[in-house]
Amino acid sequence: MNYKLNILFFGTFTSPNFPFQYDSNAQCVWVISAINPNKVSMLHNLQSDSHCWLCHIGSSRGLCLPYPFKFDLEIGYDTLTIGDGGEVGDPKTVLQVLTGSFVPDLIVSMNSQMWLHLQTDESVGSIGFKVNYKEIEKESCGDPGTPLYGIREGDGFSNRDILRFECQFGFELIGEKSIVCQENNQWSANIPICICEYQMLFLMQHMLHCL
Ligand SMILES: [Ca+2]
Repeated sequence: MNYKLNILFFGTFTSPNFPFQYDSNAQCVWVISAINPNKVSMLHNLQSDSHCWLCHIGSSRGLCLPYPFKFDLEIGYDTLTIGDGGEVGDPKTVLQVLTGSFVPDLIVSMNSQMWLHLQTDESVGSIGFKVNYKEIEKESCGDPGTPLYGIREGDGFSNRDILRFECQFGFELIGEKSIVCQENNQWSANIPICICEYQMLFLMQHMLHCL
């Protein structure tokens, strides 16, 4: 087993060979420990560019494409299991089992330690992932950010705090309008995304011509 231990209050690590294809039959383990035992570990920017949408304004058809994901595992076959504490593989401590390319904005432990286990099968790989981590205050879900072209109401990230979102004019909100920091230190959903509303832009231009 490939075993790595990170003891830092912030840092970055990647799956083997990132951004090239990871190996088949890989078993990799990371344990992250907050230096301050009164703090907890947070993973963030698992897919840092996924909220940046390329908007081709002026094309005949409205087209929005996400930038390439920074997280991709062969869906259903290769997994990254994330657990709370330092007991690697303990099923009672599992926080998330990630596969494919849809992942939470943030994953926060309840304790000062967090473990990660990458497991891949015998065939078909992908780019894997790049993960940032840092330590944050206890009973917090961490700052999930603000959607590009969006507006956020609320600036508390502690348990039971609520964040509300809306999009700038001309953009449509896709996802949840509000999220809550749950007692398990995880946000109830990812922050929404704001995509260009071409019909609205077209209508606006048309109205200007009519004035
Ligand atoms: Ca595979």
